[in-house]
Amino acid sequence: MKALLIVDIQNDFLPGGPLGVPNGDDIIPVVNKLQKYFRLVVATQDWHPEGHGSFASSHEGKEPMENTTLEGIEQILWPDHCVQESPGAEFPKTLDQKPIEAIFRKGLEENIDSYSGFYDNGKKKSTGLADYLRGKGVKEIYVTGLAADVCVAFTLFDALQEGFETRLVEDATRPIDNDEFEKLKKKFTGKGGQIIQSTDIIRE
Ligand code: VGL
Ligand code: ZN
Repeated sequence: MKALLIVDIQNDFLPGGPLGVPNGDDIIPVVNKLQKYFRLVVATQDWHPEGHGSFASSHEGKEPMENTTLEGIEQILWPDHCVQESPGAEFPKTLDQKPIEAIFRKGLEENIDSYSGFYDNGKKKSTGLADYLRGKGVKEIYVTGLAADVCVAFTLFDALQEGFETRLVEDATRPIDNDEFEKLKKKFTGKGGQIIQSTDIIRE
């Protein structure tokens, strides 16, 4: 059994948003097309309380993209984004949500960030995603979404560690930083991950 995982395709991560990923909106039609090739589609949603510890605005004198530590864990400070129940946290209207069977929310705790769809950054708490997928008999996960070098990458590494056959659908993701993404791709394939294109799945 295989599952399609859609990571954080949310308004705030699209061009024009506070953490807009360059050309992030290009992946939406690709993800919409991919959905019909999977019997199970699952999404993650970055879902921060106001004043979250990952926001630069929560730390006096800090600017977005500066580094700090949050409860002993290294943290990049971001612009405010994906605040619970705000329009920026919503999935874009152009994303077909009908096939999405479950949504795993992350980043709810004030002082710990959560990039991966599986665990928070300190690996203290699970979202339940791995057990959910195993409960559905999933062995292979195809990962899409934003941002390739942040939440998608963390999700890929955790998926491998959880023992899933893990594939990144490269044209269904976009990075914030291209060079960083290139490094992460090498690390991912080095650990046994596979990189494919949507056209390897979509037959037209
Ligand atoms: C993300 C930065 C902060 C992501 C989430 O979804 O890639 N990036 N929070
Ligand atoms: Zn976030």
